[in-house]
Amino acid sequence: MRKKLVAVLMTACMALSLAACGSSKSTGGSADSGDNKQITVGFSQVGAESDWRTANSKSMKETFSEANGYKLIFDDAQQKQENQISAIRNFIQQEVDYIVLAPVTESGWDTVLKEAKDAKIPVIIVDRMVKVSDDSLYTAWVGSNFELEGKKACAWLDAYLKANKKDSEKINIVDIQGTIGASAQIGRTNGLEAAVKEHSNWNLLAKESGEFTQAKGQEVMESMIKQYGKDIDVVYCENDNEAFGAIDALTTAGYKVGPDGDVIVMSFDSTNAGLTDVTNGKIILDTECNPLHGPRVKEIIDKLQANQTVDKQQYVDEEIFAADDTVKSVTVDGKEYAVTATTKDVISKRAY
Ligand code: GYE
Repeated sequence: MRKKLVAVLMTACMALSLAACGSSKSTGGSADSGDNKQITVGFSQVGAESDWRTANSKSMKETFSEANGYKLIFDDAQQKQENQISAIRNFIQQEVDYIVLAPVTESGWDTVLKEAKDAKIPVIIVDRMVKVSDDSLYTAWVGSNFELEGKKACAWLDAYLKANKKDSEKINIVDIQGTIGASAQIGRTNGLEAAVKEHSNWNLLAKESGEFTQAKGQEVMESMIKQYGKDIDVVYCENDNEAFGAIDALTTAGYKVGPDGDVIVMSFDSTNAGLTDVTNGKIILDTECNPLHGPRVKEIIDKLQANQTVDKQQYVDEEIFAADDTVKSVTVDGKEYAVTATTKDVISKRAY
């Protein structure tokens, strides 16, 4: 009886290994040692709302290419969480090897991530974070420290105002926020609000979401101009595309934007287009947020494939780009960060 069982098992194993040789499609989420096996990755992307996002999608598509041994199922959720949830359910149904999620907002993921866990598919979160009741619902996260970005930007503003002897003047700030509930919005808004509390002369006149888009950034700026007009000294935009829209609105309304003008505009991302506006002072400071996550996610997958442990959370190092060299460095939480005075040469060496 036992002999018979062993023989049956051996035949089954041979059949399985033959099937594995004949097919390039992976059969599960485990770190299988199969050599040339194609790995299927389902990626739920937020949308295409900004230049940052375009660079991020490109990085993922280039990394998870057929030539590199992957089958990428890319889903654009058009900034809607319900679309992301159905994309994840589709990935589960298709038995992908890995699910990669760039979540639009932090909350609301428990149920669907539990479904992925029950299906034994590892989930890697990229860019913004998720807030879940149980950390085992995802395997790893890689992205930016958004609150640190906000703090760096405000430390720069503090030093810049001091250098220009404006540190005792009243400074009126408006915040064009990102998508409400997204980590990038939460961190950058928190960074600003903490700095406003620390400066008795800083006044946060208004905050409103520009949804990380140029069109909405422009619309919000137009309404803020109507309400506060010449009182506005600083426009704190939570990404480059909002800054482009805000600059358009300000210029159209007759404001001079820049170091010698009526108003200064700060931004985040440091895309090529954003940094081009830094070289001409339209954006006075652009705090980097790096979108090139493809290789970082790949490194996590490579380790999981090799049964190695991965860091649960991994922050990316980022730079600070200013229109001039008034401020050479800023210190945040005891750590010093260099500030780069932006030139065309600086931009030409960058990839996005
Ligand atoms: O700053 C913005 C994009 O989550 C870091 O989303 C990302 C942000 C980025 O739309 O441009």
